[in-house]
This record gives sequence, C-alpha cells and structure tokens, in this order.
Amino acid sequence: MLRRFASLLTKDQLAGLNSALPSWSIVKDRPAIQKRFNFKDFNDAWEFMRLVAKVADQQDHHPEWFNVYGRVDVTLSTHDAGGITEKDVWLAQFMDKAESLIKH
Ligand code: H2B
Repeated sequence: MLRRFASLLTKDQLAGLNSALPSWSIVKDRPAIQKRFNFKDFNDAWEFMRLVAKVADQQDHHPEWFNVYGRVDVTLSTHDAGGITEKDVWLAQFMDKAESLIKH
C-alpha cells in the first residue's frame, strides 16, 4: 500500500503549535494533541463526527475520540510515526472548520 510519508514535527514546530492551533493542547503523557468539542446536543456532535469521519478515512488518518451527548473528546497522533506530524495538524484544522460550520 502506498503511504504518504509524514515526519514528526520538530521541536520548533511543536513550540509553534499553540499559535497554529490555539484551541488544542499537547497531551502530557504521550506525543499527541487533544481538544474537547462541545456541541448543543448529540445530533450536532454526530454531524461533526460524520463530516470528520468521511475526510479522515479519505486521508487514511483517523482520530481517537470519545463522545457523550454533545461532547466529543479528540486525541490526534500519527501512530505510524510515533508522534505528532503535519497530518495531525491538518486534521485538527479541518475539525476546527467543521466545528464552526456546525455551530455557526
Ligand atoms: N491514523 C492515525 N491517526 N495514525 C496512523 O498512523 C494511521 C491512521 N495509520 N490510520 C493508517 C490508518 C494505517 O494504519 C493504515 C494501514 O494506512
């Protein structure tokens, strides 16, 4: 299978993550980023997950997530690379856009 190469972010890139992704944070005990999304109800949370799932599968880059009612806790990491890559940054930015589409 053809897999697009994704290299780990450098120390400088990690340090700059806060400005690229202000609403995300770096997980303490593993190399990953996380965000809690809060929607008004389960239907909006599910619509968000549906939008993201479609694109994530097209990109072959899948979120770790946990949903209860309107809440979606997301963790992003590139398992194949063992850490945070630009694929995670890309998907995080897409999720922020999907969130704003649903909340408007
Ligand atoms: N998703 C994430 N988040 N990280 C990966 O390394 C990854 C993935 N690898 N989805 C893909 C699938 C790989 O396992 C398949 C075989 O392409």
